Formats: sequence, C-alpha cells, structure tokens
Amino acid sequence: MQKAINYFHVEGTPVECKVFGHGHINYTYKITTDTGHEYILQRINKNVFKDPESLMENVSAVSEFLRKRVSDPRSALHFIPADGGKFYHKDSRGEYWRVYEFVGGFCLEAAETPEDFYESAIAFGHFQEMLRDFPAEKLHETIPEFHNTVNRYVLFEDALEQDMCNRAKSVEQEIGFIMARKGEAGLLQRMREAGELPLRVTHNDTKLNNVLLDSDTRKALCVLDLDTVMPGLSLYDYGDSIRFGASTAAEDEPDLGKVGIDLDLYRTYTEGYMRACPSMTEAEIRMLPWGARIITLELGVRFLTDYLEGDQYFKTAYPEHNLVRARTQLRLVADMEDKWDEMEAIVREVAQSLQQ
Ligand code: ADP
Ligand code: GN1
Ligand code: MG
Repeated sequence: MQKAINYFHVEGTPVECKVFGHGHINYTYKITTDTGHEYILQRINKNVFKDPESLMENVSAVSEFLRKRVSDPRSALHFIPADGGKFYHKDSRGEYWRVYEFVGGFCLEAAETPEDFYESAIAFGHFQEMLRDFPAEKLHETIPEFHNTVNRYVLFEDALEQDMCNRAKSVEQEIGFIMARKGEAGLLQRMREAGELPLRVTHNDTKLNNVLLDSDTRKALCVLDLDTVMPGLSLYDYGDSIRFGASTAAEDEPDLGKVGIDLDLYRTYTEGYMRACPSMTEAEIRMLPWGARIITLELGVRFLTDYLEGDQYFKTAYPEHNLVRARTQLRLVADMEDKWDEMEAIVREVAQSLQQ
C-alpha cells in the first residue's frame, strides 16, 4: 500500500492498492477501501511537470468549471482533499500525490468498435466546447511550449547535435524523414500567429485512454488526464486522437507493415468531434487533416528526441521502445500523406452532411 493514501480524506480504510493504467507519465494506482469505495491515487511525474502545485491549481480549476456544466456528476473529475485542505499531498521526499474518485467506467487502449471511438470523439469535442468560455488567463503553462512543433524541432536538432548516447548514426533514415518535413511542421503555428486559427483552452493529450466510457452504456463518461490543459489549438486535440485511435496498430507496434490510417475510423471520429464541437471555425475545419498529420509528426520527433537523449522522458518497457514508437509515428505520417486526398474529402463530406 502506498503510504500517501493515508493523508487523503477517503471513505473507509484502504485495503487494496494496484498499479493501474497505461499512462506514460504519472504513476497511477487504484485503491479500494473496506467499504468498497474505489479511488485513483497518482504520484505526479516531477521530471515532466516541474511545478506540481501550479499544475494542481489548473486541474482543480478546470474540474470545478466542468462540474458546473455537466449533467452527470461522474463526467467531471472529483478530487479528494488531503490533510490541510489542498488537493495534493507532498511527502517527505518532495513527491506530490493526488487522489480522485474512480467512477464506474473503463478506458481502452484501442477501440473495440467504431462506436467506442465515436464516443471518445464526443467526449473530447464536448470537452472543447465546454471550455470555450474558460478564462484562459487563469491557467499556468504546465509544460511550456508543449505543442510548439517548431520548438520541438529545435529540441530535436539540439539532441541530434549532442548525440549523448551515440545513437544518431543508427537512425539516419528517421532523421532524414523528419528534416524533410521541417517546413510544413510549422504550418498551423504560422496560421495561429497570423490570427487565422483561434487560440483555445485545449486538453493537449487526447489519447483514447484518456477518456472514460460508462461500463453499462459504453457512452462517453469523462475526460481524464487534465495535466496539460492549456491554451492551444483544437486541431492538435483532434489530431492526437486520430494519431492514437485511428491508427491500424498500437503506438508501439514493431511491425511497421501493420501501421496505417484507418479511413473509416477517421470519418467516424471526424463526425463525432464536429458534432460535439459546433464552435469550430471554417479555417479550423479545413485544416483538420493537417492537425492529424502535424501532431503525428511532432510525436515522432518527440519520441526520437527522447531516444537520442537516453529515454529520460517517456516511461519505456525495453531499450528500443522510444525508437519503435518514433518509427510507428513516422510511418503513420507517410500513410496520411499517401491518403491525403481521401482525408481532405472526408472532412469536406462530413462538414457538408452536418450543415444539412
Ligand atoms: P498519465 O499522465 O500517466 O497518462 P492518467 O491520468 O492518464 O496519467 O492515468 C493513467 C491511466 O490510468 C489512464 O490512461 C487510464 O487508463 C487510467 N485511469 C486514470 N483515471 C481513471 C479512472 N478514474 N477510471 C479508470 N481508469 C483511469
Ligand atoms: C504522454 O500521459 P499520457 O501517457 O496520456 C504524453 C503525450 C503523448 C503520449 C504518447 C504530458 O501521454 O504528450 O502524446 O504520452 N504526455 C505528456 O503516448 O507528455
Ligand atoms: Mg494519460
């Protein structure tokens, strides 16, 4: 049992503590008490989130805001206070812990049916729509320049120059692929700076496993993992879901022959997201395929950067894990390029069908 749970005002006495979920960043446990109550206990990753207290201010402000807007109380995270009234506990080693209610739902690593994926689109689209009027100035930037793709290239080129693990030589092909796309990587950012795309309050980590589905109805229940809610582009939220959920293979599939974009799932997600987020502008809608393509490229760059730097950021299960992940992302980008006309046509068709 993790001792930290004792500092939170939970119902009953904790009797079970299990490592839980497949997040790449935090340390997540599921706690059960003798009254049958279930909670999530998390240790915040301080290597990634340098200022956990500001992070918890963001997460509690956003959850509070959402709680007033959802019809089902299970649809907004419910954090449990610790001794002292704060929503975190700092232990003697300086580690930060938090606890929230585990509601009767489940998360998927891959959609079992297109309906599951559609539901995740509804969850994230609705999340975006609800945060339309969230006061962005209240938010701390929990990871500065998180989805600044141009800056991700700067960090990548730094890692390449330093080549601290002597790995660059073995990934020349991947480096070539990334560098050939440096110009287009900044496309959405340039549009944002030119005022052509709105800056919104976005989730910034919209993987399928960051959505909870209802165990009984399999409908979208709650958006999880609010650590990266910050001002950003809705296109990246949409794109990150496509990258993870509309791929024909897992994010770390070693057999690249299996990796590609499933256009049926692409259409499914696009329909759900556009339906749930009607405030999207014409420019946002037109650029949706670019959101998918650029965020996938960005993550390929991030995984490869971490590989070059000796795997310091993402949790890995084996030595080449980040390289495998980088390769799947780059393969997915290549497949999107091949299917580009179809992706653009799908977005146009969905937009038209929703206008009717
Ligand atoms: P990380 O930043 O490490 O991804 P998350 O907050 O996303 O941390 O939690 C990790 C995983 O734990 C999620 O992807 C999800 O599968 C699972 N999880 C977290 N909270 C819940 C919950 N309330 N109910 C069910 N599963 C959860
Ligand atoms: C991380 O925390 P998790 O596992 O939901 C990462 C995302 C990546 C994702 C790739 C804070 O997400 O940006 O897209 O891994 N989160 C952070 O799987 O860096
Ligand atoms: Mg997560």
